[in-house]
Amino acid sequence: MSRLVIVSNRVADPQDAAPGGLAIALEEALQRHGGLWFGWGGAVTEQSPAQPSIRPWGAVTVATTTLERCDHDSYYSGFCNNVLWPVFHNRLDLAAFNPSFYEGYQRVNRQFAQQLLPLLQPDDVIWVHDYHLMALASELRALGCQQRIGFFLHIPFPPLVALGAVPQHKALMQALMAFDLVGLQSRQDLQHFESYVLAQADGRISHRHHYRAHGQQTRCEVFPIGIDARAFAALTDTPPAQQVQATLEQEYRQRRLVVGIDRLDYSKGLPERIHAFRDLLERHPAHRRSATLVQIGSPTREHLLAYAAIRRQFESLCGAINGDFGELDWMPVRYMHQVLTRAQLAGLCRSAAVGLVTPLRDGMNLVAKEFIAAQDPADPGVLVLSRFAGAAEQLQEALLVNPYDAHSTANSLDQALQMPLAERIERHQKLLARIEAEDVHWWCQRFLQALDQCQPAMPRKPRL
Ligand code: GDG
Repeated sequence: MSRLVIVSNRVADPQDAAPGGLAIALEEALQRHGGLWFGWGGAVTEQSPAQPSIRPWGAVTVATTTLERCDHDSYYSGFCNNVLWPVFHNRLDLAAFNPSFYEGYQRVNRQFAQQLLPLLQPDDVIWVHDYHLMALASELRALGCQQRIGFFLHIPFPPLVALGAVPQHKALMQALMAFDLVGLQSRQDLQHFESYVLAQADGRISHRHHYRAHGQQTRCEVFPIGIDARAFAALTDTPPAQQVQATLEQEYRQRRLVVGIDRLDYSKGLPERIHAFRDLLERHPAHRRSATLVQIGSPTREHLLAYAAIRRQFESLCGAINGDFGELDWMPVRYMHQVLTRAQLAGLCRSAAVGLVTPLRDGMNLVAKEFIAAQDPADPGVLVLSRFAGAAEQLQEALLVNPYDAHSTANSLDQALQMPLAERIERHQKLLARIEAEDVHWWCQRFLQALDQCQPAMPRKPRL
């Protein structure tokens, strides 16, 4: 079996007590194949990057590099978080198209390629993650790398009109075509990719899943990411999860909890969520003193202006709704700007009558799947899910909403809060069956099998 090499912008810290689902999935795939995980270790230096530091992590080797301050600013804060993230989430208004950002992006993709190449073995399979490293295959190929290289985009692939606004979109897409396999989250992402390649890159579909453009051919397919549903469900039985459930039960007694768990990112639709909750309380007064929105807004990218702005806006809306509707013994919104452990999150999901997941744009949204996994199958809560999350393609039995439409989202919330047990069970059974079947292991295996079927870039020695 080939060795697996994972490359991502950040390498998850093995000491992290609360790693995300992706880190867990990748760790498992790596431990199973034996492998190497390469990425930025988090250090920013004033000098040129040092040689990667290499350390063992079980059966895995972790190799981390540093970023020079100017590259951190132009590549990470600049092109990644001020161009690609907003544009790919349909927020052209928040993008800053500074030419030096792209130069930094190219430099860091080249740095990753130069530092990774000497660590590679001939039969390695390389799996690159996310928008930070769209140019990595092209840089590796330029250095003579012949191994198979796959890429998975965790965020949405934007429509042509948005991607076309990035001044360097042609170079970016040309670089992307150097991967042997490009994986996307949803069918809609694939449609966007296809229309870009056919229209902008003057390309064609050479045969099923294979796209030819810029003189290169790549395979592109949909691989919706999953969670480890059983492991997340098992967390609800742990002491920290049960402690959360006991606290909430005591605190809220007969009240119904609506839960939201998000990084405090402008793509997650948090202000719109408060508008919808306000609309619910205004037009369906039966939920006053009864429904409470418990919202975790975990800190993220706080050094960027757009994130400080969304935090201010969201917190002001929370203050206003609590001021307008709150009573001595009840507040409509309980908001926490904190990171909880995964076990605590599982307990929170289990206690809730409704999971409210309303991003304006999202590649997949793992919280939607975690909410389903954590429910009691005999008395499950209801998922209210944005149509604009990739997860909506798989989770059709959720109540699907347009998060921009506060009125109809509030109506769906009302429906969720009143849904009869039999209907809740029926919907939950179907949703749970899907997230268990299409879990994170299924995702990993499907991607790696497809990558294995790709023709190597150039002639190379046969694999054992
Ligand atoms: C990107 C794409 C895609 C949240 N708060 C806490 C916490 N979380 C965990 C959640 C979940 C994860 O973080 C967030 O995953 P999402 O999918 O919601 O979103 P992104 O971070 O934007 O991830 C997204 C994903 O990649 C995977 O491909 O689904 O569309 O944007 O697991 O539970 N975890 C802990 N404490 C918190 O306070 N421990």
